[in-house]
Amino acid sequence: AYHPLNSKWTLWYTKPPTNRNESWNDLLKPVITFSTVEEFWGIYNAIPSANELPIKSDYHLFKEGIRPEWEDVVNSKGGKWAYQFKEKSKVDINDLWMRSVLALIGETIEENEENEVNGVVLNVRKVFYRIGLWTKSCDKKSLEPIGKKFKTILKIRDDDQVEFTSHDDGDTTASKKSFHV
Ligand code: M7G
Repeated sequence: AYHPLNSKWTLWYTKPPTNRNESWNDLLKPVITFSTVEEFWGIYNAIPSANELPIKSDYHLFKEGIRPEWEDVVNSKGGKWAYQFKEKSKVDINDLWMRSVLALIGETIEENEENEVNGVVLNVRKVFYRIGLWTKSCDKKSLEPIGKKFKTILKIRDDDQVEFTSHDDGDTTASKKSFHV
């Protein structure tokens, strides 16, 4: 007997660039879509764990049909709760990424049926790991409880801060909305 998830999810991977001509879109590819608990564990156990990924790579896990990009209609007016783990050798990134993924596909992040959460992203960078939770809107009131829950999922201390920033469709000149919990 298979255990269906509430939603279908697609895992995406951004590979590190090998030359300067490769664009964001050349590097970002969907890997697989799944809709049951059993499929999820099969995939999870078969792919490299977070700490095995190369620098400049990303995992993105999004609801099926949503591209993990600012440009997607359901992301463009939203933003992300994000935290950077700067002590890469000390943080158990496999555990934190697994907790994020399980909270996402188990749909335990949102209290209400607001459907704010679109996906989670792991960025592997030279000096940090970043985990981001992408949302549909920038509505502070509905996003604050989500940010607080995300903070517990990531085992972040109460006196530390998780930041929300709007995507503004990737517009780097825009004055971004931001707040923290
Ligand atoms: P990042 O991976 O979000 O953060 O963006 P980083 O600076 O810590 O590595 C790195 C770069 O990837 C951006 O400056 C963009 O060139 C590209 N990029 C990232 N995202 C999430 C997008 C996106 O959603 N759409 C487009 N077009 N480019 C993106």
